Amino acid sequence: MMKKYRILLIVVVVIAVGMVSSRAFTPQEESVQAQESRWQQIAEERGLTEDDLVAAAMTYTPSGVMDEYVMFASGGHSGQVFAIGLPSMRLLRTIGVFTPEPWQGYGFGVGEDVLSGGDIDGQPVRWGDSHHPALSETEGDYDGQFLFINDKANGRIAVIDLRDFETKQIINNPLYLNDHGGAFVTPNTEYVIEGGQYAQPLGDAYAPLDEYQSVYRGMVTFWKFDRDAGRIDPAQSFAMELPPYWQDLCDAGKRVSEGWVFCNSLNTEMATGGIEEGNPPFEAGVSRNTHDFLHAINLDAATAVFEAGNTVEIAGMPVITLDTAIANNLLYLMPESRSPHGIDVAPGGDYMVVSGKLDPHVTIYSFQKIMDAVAAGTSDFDSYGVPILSLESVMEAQVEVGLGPLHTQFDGQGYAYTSLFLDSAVARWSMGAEGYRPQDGWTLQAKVPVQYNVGHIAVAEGDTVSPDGNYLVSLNKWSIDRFFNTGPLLPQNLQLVDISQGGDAMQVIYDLPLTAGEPHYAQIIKADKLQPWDVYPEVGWDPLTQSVDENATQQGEESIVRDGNTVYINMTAVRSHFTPEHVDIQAGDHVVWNITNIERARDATHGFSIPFYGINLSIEPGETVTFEFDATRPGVFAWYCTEFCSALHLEMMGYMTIQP
Ligand code: CUK
Ligand code: CUA
Repeated sequence: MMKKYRILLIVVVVIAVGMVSSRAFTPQEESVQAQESRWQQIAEERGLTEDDLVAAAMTYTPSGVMDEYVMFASGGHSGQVFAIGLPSMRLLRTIGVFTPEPWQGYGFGVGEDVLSGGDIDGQPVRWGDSHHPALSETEGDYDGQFLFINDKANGRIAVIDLRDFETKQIINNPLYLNDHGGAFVTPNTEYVIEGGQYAQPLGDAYAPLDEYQSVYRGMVTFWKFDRDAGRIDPAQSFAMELPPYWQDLCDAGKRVSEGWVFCNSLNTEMATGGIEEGNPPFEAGVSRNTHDFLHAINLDAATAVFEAGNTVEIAGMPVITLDTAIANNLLYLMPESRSPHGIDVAPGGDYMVVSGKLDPHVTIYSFQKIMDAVAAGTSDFDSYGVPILSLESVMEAQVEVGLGPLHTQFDGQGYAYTSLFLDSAVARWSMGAEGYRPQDGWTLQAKVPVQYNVGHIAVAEGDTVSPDGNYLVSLNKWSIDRFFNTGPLLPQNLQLVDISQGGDAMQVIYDLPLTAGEPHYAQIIKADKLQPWDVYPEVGWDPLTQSVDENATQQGEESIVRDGNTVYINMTAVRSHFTPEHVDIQAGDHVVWNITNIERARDATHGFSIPFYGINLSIEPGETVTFEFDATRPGVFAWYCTEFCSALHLEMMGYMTIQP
């Protein structure tokens, strides 16, 4: 398809140039020529190259044409998630996750049940650093049902239901106040993995930094996901204590390595900083050793240990202690290059790729060799007694890819792609193993410059058992000179790269500035795997339970009922009125207000806002919402619908009067 467009374009350009001849044209030909001339004229006026025209043709999506892929990008410290269409790179949807979001009415009257699930010791935390999104998987492939994402800043995980693209659950990890190695799912989404990052005493306890080695610990938590309930089930979840190395990224094994989990780490030096006390600063202290450790965790065996009750409880979470993990052969360490980053399991589950960050290589570990080394045993242990497998025994290959390698994804042609932060480029390299590209060996194939400072990359379905390839998105931290200057705070730049052609052909074909937090990582799913609802299935739908709320107000049943100081308002919304239109109450009343949007038409969303009381709702067709507040301030409050829903939208309002 893409090849066809490219050829077509070149043909059109050639024809247009060839038309500059003196023969007389029929009127029909003249009209065609006028069209083509206009097209060529624009290209000339704007100084577009052939590559530019190819890029435009590959990404331009005519009105009404749908995108082939949907990318879910984390919103960084905006606490949100963005759904972006590919190849058009159009922003399709913002999803409020850790942060109240007014357009969806999330956290302004409703949504508090979800947001408060992430309270920490009763303390409301209303922002997050949404970091690594993870689509739910079935047999290692995205199934389009759920999306998980971690909050790096506060150590939390959220669950988004992709039937309505809404956040259903936020769960706080009681062991830790930060995380990083999450969210990643096992191949059938039995577990959502949340690894820690900055070591601390487990259970959010206090200990001075000079007790770092004895009391501070790393951890990884395995949150059990109940697919039917659409929720993480904390009662079936457990964690594992790890040495106080900074566990960084994690990835679940798949296919041959299913049942194992891999986490890389940094700071095996166990540096605690303190330049003011004459210690090496963190950035030097954590990079002194020539090696850090890749962790291999036997999750299947760990689950058996958890189910046998061989855990201790810390802050309500069952934890497999480090000693238990060692005694049950659950944990192995393998050297990684200095200051490593990223751990990405290849589609076959047979190889694990770790980047060097301060080393221009990626290192490829063989799962079979790891298993052989485990079976052979080792006499090398870290200071906590965790067995260390030698690098020679588990390494398959190293590929020199460039400066500052970070993250790797895969396509369906046996290539791997690694982001190069310092080079501001993406490298394509061949995987020289059976099932990939044995004919090419483990070698660098090509690099494409990106603008600038790339962190993660995402290839279409590029971390599943069957990557699509075709497109790669480079999530760049800096945009510097790519866009009109809107002041010193600049957007991130997401660049779409065409990787459909093999060999050394890779081309940046679109730049998307995003101005909300730092879109950190993304996953790209084939659009036809998503089955979102057009409207809620039935009138009176409660999105939190994904079922009809028996207390929902149905048409003809609208009412205002007083019970002592509590006033129940049962309202419907339909173009272009709310029923009832008047609500007269007393100061000091407690108000319980239910509104059902009884529309069945697509896109017939109504908003609802009450001034002063901070109420702002988005009520989608079929949805019912209930919110409560105390009528503390008397006065006249005009509510109105905030969505321009019809010609008489301005009239879609009502009065609430509160008598002193
Ligand atoms: S980590 Cu930042 S670029 Cu937080 Cu996903 Cu690698
Ligand atoms: Cu409903 Cu405007």
